[in-house]
Amino acid sequence: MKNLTLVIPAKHEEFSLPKVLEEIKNFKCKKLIILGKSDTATIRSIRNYKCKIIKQKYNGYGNALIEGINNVKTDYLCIFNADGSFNPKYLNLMLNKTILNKSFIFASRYIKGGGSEDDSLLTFIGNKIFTLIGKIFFKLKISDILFTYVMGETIKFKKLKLINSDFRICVEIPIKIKINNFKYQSIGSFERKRLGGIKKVKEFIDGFLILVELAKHYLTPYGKN
Ligand SMILES: Nc1nc2c(ncn2[C@@H]2O[C@H](COP(=O)(O)OP(=O)(O)OP(=O)(O)O)[C@@H](O)[C@H]2O)c(=O)[nH]1
Ligand SMILES: [Mg+2]
Repeated sequence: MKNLTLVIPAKHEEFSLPKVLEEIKNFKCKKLIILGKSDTATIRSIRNYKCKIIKQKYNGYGNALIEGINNVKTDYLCIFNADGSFNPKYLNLMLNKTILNKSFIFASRYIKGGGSEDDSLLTFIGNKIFTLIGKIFFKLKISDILFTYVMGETIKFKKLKLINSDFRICVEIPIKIKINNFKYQSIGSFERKRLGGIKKVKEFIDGFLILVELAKHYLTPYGKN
């Protein structure tokens, strides 16, 4: 695991992030936390844990991922939430598969071995619709487009040249993986409830933005974005 970095975006996660870092403290991977400059509560909450902190130049979940990915020095990275919803028990399997198959690994709540105790009816339906759009319009062989528990080779993540600073990045990642002809596969994964704090996704606004992002990629000539 020494060759793996967890890219952990965090926004006002002073309740959850210390517990997350406690859970993964014996994992030998690097932990890179990306948060806002003024998020002193979260910074203070993790002062006893060994991890690297990056203060974002700009705002947003997508921007945190982009700045995080740009700072990864290991060969492999995994996007990992700060709210406790991602179970780290899948990391070993994901890393083995990434290395063996040279492919991105998407954790999925909706295949064998997967599930969620965090989904609401709205997020469940929204995700199903966006995943279906991904399947039909982008030929994505994916079952859970919005989970964004994804591992892969760092060099390939960098080649995606991600640009979205908000939650649109959740669909930008699989679409650009497909455009670049990179290999990808899924494993079942159970999503836990967030440990505490409030969710940052605004279902209707972010859902609309994601729809616009999907339309943009569909209307842009294949391979140019
Ligand atoms: N640095 C940074 N992190 C963010 C931002 N927005 C969300 N995050 C983090 O990104 C991760 C995903 O955000 P969540 O609010 O949990 O989104 P979600 O998992 O889709 O929604 P829930 O199902 O409610 O948990 C969490 O670790 C957040 O703290 C942001 O603007 N900046
Ligand atoms: Mg969450």
